[in-house]
Amino acid sequence: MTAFDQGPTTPASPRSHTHPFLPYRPERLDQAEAIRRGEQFRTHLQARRSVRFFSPDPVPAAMIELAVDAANTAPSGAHQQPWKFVAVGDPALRHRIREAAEEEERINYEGGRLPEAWRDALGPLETDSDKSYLDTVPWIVVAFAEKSTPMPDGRLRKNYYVNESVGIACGLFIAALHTMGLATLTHTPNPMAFLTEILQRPTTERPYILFPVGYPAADCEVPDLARKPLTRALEYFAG
Ligand code: IYR
Repeated sequence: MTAFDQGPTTPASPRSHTHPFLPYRPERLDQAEAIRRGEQFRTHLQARRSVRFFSPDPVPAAMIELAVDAANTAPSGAHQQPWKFVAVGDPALRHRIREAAEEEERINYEGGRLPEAWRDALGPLETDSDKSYLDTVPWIVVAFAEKSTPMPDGRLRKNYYVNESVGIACGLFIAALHTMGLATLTHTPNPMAFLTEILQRPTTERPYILFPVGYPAADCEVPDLARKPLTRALEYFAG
């Protein structure tokens, strides 16, 4: 039984439509079971950390495909799905990406392009211009945002809420990787126009986030950071 199966007792919809619609009847869980699942999912996500120390162990392409399939379920402005995930396993191409990213980051960190307040904010993460993990990981996946999408008739379709849509898709991608025991980092080399050139993307796409993907290194460490408490993440106007 899926959410789209019509049960025998389901009433016919009284609505009329100009486009095709389907019945949607997801299972209604009893509340104890719903809370149990919510807690389990929350605890699972709490165990995720961004990783900068990766293992070179291989990751099958099938796992990248599963994560992108999950990302591809994201809601999007006008259902335009304005994302493209480009997966790079080729070591030579990964090395080119590393070189280009480090060139920009050297200007940021050593050349003084990063404003002081920004540097201070990054202090606890101990980031620097060394992006050697881009050579270590089996995959680099770059999410591109499609500002517009070329249509089969040659015209360009403008897309709406592109940042929101691609951001949500990337969140689902991260969660799917984590579910499979893989680690990643939301790396945003700055500026990252070099990815357009190296990965030969059309000008209608903008590099959005670069994800190194792999298993954490056996000696991986992460900064000792705390998540803000629920009381600061949630405010109620309870009824
Ligand atoms: N792009 C730089 C700097 C950087 C910026 C933020 I905001 C971070 O959360 C981490 C790093 C870099 O990749 O090092």
